[in-house]
Amino acid sequence: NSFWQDNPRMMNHLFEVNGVIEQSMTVKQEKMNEILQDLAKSGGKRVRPGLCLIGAGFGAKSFKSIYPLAAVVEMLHLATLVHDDIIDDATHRRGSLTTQKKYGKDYAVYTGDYIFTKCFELLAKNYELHHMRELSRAVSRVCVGEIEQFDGRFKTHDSVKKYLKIVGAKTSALLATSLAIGAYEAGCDEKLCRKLGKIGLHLGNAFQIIDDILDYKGDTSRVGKTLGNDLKQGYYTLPLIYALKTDDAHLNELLSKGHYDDADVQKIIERVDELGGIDQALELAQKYTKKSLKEISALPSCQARDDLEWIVKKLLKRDH
Ligand code: 2DE
Ligand code: MG
Ligand code: MG
Ligand code: MG
Ligand code: MG
Repeated sequence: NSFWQDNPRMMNHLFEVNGVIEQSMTVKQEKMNEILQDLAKSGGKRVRPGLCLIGAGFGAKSFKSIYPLAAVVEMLHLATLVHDDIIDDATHRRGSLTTQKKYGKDYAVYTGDYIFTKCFELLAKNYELHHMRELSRAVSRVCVGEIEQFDGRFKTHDSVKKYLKIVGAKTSALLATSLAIGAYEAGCDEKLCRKLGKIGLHLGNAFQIIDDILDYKGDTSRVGKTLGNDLKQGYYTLPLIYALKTDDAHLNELLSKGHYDDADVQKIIERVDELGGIDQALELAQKYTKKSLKEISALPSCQARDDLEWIVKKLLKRDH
């Protein structure tokens, strides 16, 4: 996992978490087992379980008791991705074919549902109700954010404010909750958990803005997804929202078609870049990164604080 390679301590913990994920995604039914193992081993940065572990580092409990919780936050994310790829008709994820592409949408729906349900089994088995409640809330927010985003497809008048509201729901909520419940499980007081939750929202915003920039400017082989897919689906993310503010005739004309082939997407991306949309989006990501770094520096000095600072910086610089 190249994302964590300069943090070997965390990488070792995540190795254990991967073991829990693989074990939890083992079933007797052969076909489902094949699909689940495919997914469990498909890579991914493991940002959410990493945040959960980092959160736990602020407390006193051993990391071992956090592994199932860290596995759950990744599996919840995985379930939403399987369904997201059906909706977005995505062919690639994490450098491999998506479940819906490789096995078909029907199998993908069942698999997503299975993983989702398995998460609640793991939570019920290992933890008190607090995490179940917090994670249910977070995933509800993810669903609401997704609907809001879906509802806004192809709309050229969306504001940065509306974009950030969607991002807060569809991405930052689960990232923030992962960090906060890790801390809670490790025995941190509620005030610290709430602070970490707030930091998680800011780092989550930076994270999603970078995700959206990568859809414009990434290197396919690094990102592991088909680029330009957001545009094709009519999701007008931050770079385009900024570019649209310039009311550029050429851009407006390119967008007036309403549906875009690969060549159209390429032209739109180029124009958005020329109009400074990508740079401006990057600036906002940097702003959120700075905000969270400032909040982190006010936390008690400890290893976990260093890890949190490390990941916030890493998330801004990532290319995948
Ligand atoms: C990625 O968004 C995923 C978002 C969550 C999708 C949630 C769904 C409903 P992107 P990328 C489908 C919840 C599902 C449950 C409860 C199982 O912006 O670029 O499309 O990674 O991200 O495709
Ligand atoms: Mg998607
Ligand atoms: Mg989507
Ligand atoms: Mg995306
Ligand atoms: Mg993503």
